[in-house]
Amino acid sequence: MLSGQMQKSLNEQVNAELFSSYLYLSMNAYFKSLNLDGFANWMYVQAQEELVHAMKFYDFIARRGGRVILEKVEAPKKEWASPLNAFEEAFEHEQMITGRIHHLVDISLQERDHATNTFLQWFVTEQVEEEENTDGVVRKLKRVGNAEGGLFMVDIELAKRVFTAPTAQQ
Ligand code: OFO
Repeated sequence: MLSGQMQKSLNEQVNAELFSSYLYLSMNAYFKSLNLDGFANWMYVQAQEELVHAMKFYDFIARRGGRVILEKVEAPKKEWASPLNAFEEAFEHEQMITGRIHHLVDISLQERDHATNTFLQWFVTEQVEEEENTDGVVRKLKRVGNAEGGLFMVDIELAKRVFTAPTAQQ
């Protein structure tokens, strides 16, 4: 059974993960408008992963006898100054999400809610990867600078990312 505070905070995280998906879809549309299909692909895969994250929270709340409350999802930005600027914002966004996950862990510890704490550990690990992935692209883009050839090399690399649907255990 979830406490009122835990249920409210987990519901807020459903919304935050849905917003993440929306943000990355908007970045997908931005990159498509620049004909950077590899960048667009990376963001499309990321948007799908965020939906998986949202559903993990959704299902967990329901499994613990809680009530899922869906709120309005904020509209994301539509334009960025450059591919680097978009990925810098993606990295900042992931750092913010990490902070939110850690706050949820803090609540679970305060409440001695061990089941929620165990559930959240998957997200603690996932956020290390989320930050590493977005920061990795930021670093590459900083290295290539304004060189058109470099941008297209990164585009080819990002085109290789594929979405892997989670198994029941993941
Ligand atoms: Fe759900 O990890 Fe990114 O936002």
